[in-house]
Amino acid sequence: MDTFVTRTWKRKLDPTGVKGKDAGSGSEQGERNTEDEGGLEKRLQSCSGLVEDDTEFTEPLPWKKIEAEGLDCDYTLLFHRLQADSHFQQLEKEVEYFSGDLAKVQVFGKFHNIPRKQATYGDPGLNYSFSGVKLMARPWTPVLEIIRDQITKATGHTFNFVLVNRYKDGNDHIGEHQDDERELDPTCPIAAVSFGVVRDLVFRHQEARGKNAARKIEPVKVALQHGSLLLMNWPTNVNWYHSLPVRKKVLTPRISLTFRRVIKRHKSQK
Ligand SMILES: O=C(O)CCC(=O)C(=O)O
Repeated sequence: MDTFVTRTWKRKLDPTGVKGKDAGSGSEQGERNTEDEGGLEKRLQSCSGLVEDDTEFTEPLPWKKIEAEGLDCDYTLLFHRLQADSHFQQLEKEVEYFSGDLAKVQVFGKFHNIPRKQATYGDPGLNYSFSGVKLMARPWTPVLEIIRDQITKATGHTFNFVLVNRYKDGNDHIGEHQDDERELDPTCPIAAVSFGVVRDLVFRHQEARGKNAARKIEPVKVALQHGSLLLMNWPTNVNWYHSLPVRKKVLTPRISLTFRRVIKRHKSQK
C-alpha cells in the first residue's frame, strides 16, 4: 500500500514577496483549516472532469501537506482548468526541446536516448548538470515567465531555472533519481507544475530501494493533476528518490515544469 499522509493548511504569503531560509517551514507558517479540504477536493474533481466548475480561485490557496520520514512536500491546484489548458497550449507552441546528444542520458557510463523530451530555460548564463549532461538555459519564453511569476506569487520563492519534461504518453517516463545537485539552493523548494494528463509521481526512500533494502518504508505516491503545483521542500531530495513510472494505459501527453533556484558560482568556485 502506498502511504500518502496529508494535512491541509493555508500558506501565509510573505509580504516582501521573498520567503527566505529564516521564514520558517511551510507547516510552521501554515494553519490547519478543515474547510479548505472541501475546496481543494472540489478543485481536484473539477480538474479530473467530474465537476463542471471553472470559477476563479481566491487567495490564499488551500495547500495539502504531504509528509513521511524525511519527506516534506506541499501540494495545491494553482491553475483552474481553463488557465491550465491555455498554458499547456502555449507551452506546446513555445518550448523547443533538445535533440541529438543533449537528448541523451548517461547511465553507468553509457549514453541512451531519454524516454521523454527535455528542455531547460532560465536566467542568462545558467546551466545545470543532470544525469551526466550539462544543460544550458535558453532565455525564458513568455509563458514560462508568466508561470514562474505565478508560482512566486503563490509561494514567495523566486526561481531562476526550469527543467521542462514532455511525456508524449504513458510509455514516456523518468527513472528514480534525486534532485540533489550541489548547484541547487537547498533553501528553495523545487516547484513542480503539471499540465496535461494525470500521472503518478512516486517517491521511494533511499534505504528502501532494491531487493536487499535495509528498511521497509512504504513509497509515497502523488497523482499530479492538470494545473497542480507540488513543492518538494528540503530535505525530501536528500532522503527520497522520485520517478514518473510507465503507465501503459495513458494515451495523451503531459508537460512538467520543475522550477529551481540554481546558485550562481564564480568560475573559481566551479
Ligand atoms: O514529470 C515530473 O513531474 C517529474 C520531473 C522530475 O522528476 C524532475 O524534473 O526532476
